[in-house]
Amino acid sequence: MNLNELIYPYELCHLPYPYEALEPYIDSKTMQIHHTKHHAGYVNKLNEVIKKYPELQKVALVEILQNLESYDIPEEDKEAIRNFGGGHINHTLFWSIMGPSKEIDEDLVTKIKEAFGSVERFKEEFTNTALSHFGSGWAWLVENSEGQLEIYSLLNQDSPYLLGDTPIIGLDLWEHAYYLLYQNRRAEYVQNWWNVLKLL
Ligand code: MN3
Repeated sequence: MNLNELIYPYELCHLPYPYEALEPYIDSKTMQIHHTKHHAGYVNKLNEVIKKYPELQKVALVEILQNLESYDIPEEDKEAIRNFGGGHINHTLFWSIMGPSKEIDEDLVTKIKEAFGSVERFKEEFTNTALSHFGSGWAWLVENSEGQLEIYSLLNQDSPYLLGDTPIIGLDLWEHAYYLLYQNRRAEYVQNWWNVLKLL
């Protein structure tokens, strides 16, 4: 799924694999609830708010997020777009970068080695960022507007597009992403997640 193609009316994308495909690292029940309840909820709520603005219905979601501050709409609707638009785009990326078998992205590996020295060092830095994030949010590998790779975490469903960056790898740190299997053990979830990230 090309994130640039997401446009109103928004639809819940199909997963490119069955719910049980990421076991034993992410369990089937978590995947099913995460996709059909959490992600679907963001899609529905995003449609509700965009329904009010015909001018935004013709604009790609990426562009809406990049320019959110410039729109002349009430703050509460901006907040809704930030949360639910972010939720939709973040999860769409999340499903697409995971898989039951590796599909190594060699271009990305090369860029990561240039930026961080090695894939292992990148994973270490990304893991540290994920584990030091307090509360709900996402850990991100992004490409900034100067074409450089950066690691950071953002709160809630905030998308890197809000900052003008392009997300490459995102890890969902909300408890709904792991608590059925891991309960409070975020560190174990983050460590195991590398097994289902297909790109590296
Ligand atoms: Mn989630």
